[in-house]
Amino acid sequence: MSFKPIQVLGVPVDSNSSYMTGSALAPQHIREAFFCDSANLSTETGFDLGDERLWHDLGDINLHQLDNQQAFDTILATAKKQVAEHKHILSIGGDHSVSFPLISAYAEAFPGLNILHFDAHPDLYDNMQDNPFSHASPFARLMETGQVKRLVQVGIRTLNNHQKQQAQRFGVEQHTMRDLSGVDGLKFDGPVYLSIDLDALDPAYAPGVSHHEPGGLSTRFLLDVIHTFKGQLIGADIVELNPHRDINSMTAMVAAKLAKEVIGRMLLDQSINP
Ligand SMILES: [Mn+2]
Repeated sequence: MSFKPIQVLGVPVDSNSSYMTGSALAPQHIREAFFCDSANLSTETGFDLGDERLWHDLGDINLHQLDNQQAFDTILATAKKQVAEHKHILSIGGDHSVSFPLISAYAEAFPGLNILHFDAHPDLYDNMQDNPFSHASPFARLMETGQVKRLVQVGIRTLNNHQKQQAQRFGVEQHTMRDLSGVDGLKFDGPVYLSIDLDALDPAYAPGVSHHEPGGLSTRFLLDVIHTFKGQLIGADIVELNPHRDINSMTAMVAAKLAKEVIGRMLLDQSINP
């Protein structure tokens, strides 16, 4: 069969980080790891990503000298165009603030959108540091639109009272690290968007992130969920790699591995449900 190539989009933003910058440099580091000679371009599910018909690198969005609002408008417009033309985007961030405009494009195009979100943090703050578009708030902004059917969060281990209230307010399903039961059987009706904050992983697996939160997921666990959840994956982002904090590019390599398997999963779902 012929595939709609997955569009890989770099989103170099770290101006909405509450603690540390650096993730704007991530897209280039992930690309280098993706093509690193230490690995090959095969997915575990059998796709050879050396085949240029399967995916296409759009490069980084040019956000030079734009303020926050202009940058978000540009990300939203770019994502809308790609969704309309190609449907499937894998965005490589950037801090997690970019998920608001990226997922907004999907929520408008796909009524009944589900979000599967991996993170140490719920990112549901109503307002953090007087920046409503902070990387701590994208899922509050998305749920306020009323356009997202279901938000499922996995790997949470920083839940405070405010975010607990926000989760209840928006009906968010949270699988915390203390209780991951049910994650291995996750099932969605309709389209699924996947948002991966690399700090969902334990810092032992992914030290190159701004917020080290011990007690997280293993890389293998995350890969297994990407391979096995029930539903149709149509778009994804991988965010919060901070190259300043990385050690021997090992977190960039984790991000690249996840990118390969996410592309493979989107291709596989296309073959089942074109
Ligand atoms: Mn996080």
